[in-house]
Amino acid sequence: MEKLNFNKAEFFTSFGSFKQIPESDRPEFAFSGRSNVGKSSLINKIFNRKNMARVSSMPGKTVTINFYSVEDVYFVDLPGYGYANVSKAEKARWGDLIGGYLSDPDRSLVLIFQLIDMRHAPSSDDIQMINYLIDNELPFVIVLTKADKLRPTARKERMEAFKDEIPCFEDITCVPFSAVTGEGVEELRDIIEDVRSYWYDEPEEGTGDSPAFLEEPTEEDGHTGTDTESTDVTETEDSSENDGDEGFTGFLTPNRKR
Ligand SMILES: Nc1nc2c(ncn2[C@@H]2O[C@H](COP(=O)(O)OP(=O)(O)O)[C@@H](O)[C@H]2O)c(=O)[nH]1
Ligand SMILES: [Mg+2]
Repeated sequence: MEKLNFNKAEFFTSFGSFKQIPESDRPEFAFSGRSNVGKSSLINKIFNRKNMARVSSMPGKTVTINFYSVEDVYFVDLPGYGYANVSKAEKARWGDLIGGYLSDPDRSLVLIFQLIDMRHAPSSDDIQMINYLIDNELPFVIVLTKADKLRPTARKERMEAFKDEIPCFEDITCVPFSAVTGEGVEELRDIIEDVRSYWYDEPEEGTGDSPAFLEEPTEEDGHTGTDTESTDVTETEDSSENDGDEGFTGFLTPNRKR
């Protein structure tokens, strides 16, 4: 199939509540990460735009899910999480938006790019997000942002540390990225192309090679929360099933009922 023209990205629309989002009519790639991780910069870089996704120095102003269209796919900019001093009501709104979007089984959500700042240990919200993606068997890759800010030694140290800090780190496809040097841009575009052509040219059962990062994690991955329902606090009667949710800060409350 013909390659995607990344220069054809257009802002499509913003949604302030999950209920406004219409049904998927094409595959969707989502970007997730804490505020200031470099999400807007990454989106602008991938699509060769100066300012399509606003690189903001005033975080937290808009809590919306933004859709961009590029030919036959959508790119979905999820609201950044992790601001300090945010009201309970605002947190709930994030939770409704992100949780509603990610837990909707009818969406054609083909891949999530989970952004983590390469310079630091992931926040508890980052870890919660990654556990959520794993527990709900959502396909994702990790993008380590701001790679240009690390010298080789520090970078090596961070990569070692991530093995302890991020669950299943060694089984997750991980792309170091810099919006400044362009490191990782081509790799991300290749991943997008792979997943997109897999979606549109669906091979017959068992014959095609699915992209490696779409393969299901195995039991040996050492992750405990394999029960898909375990993160859905509202629907779980047996609270012992929520063992994986220690440190749950409550910003992400999946809302499967709509
Ligand atoms: N050095 C460097 N700075 C970056 C990079 N990506 C983002 N930034 C800076 O980090 C800040 C937050 O970036 P932004 O894209 O707005 O993050 P967002 O809140 O996740 O959308 C801005 O000052 C950016 O210029 C990067 O790859 N390298
Ligand atoms: Mg932004």
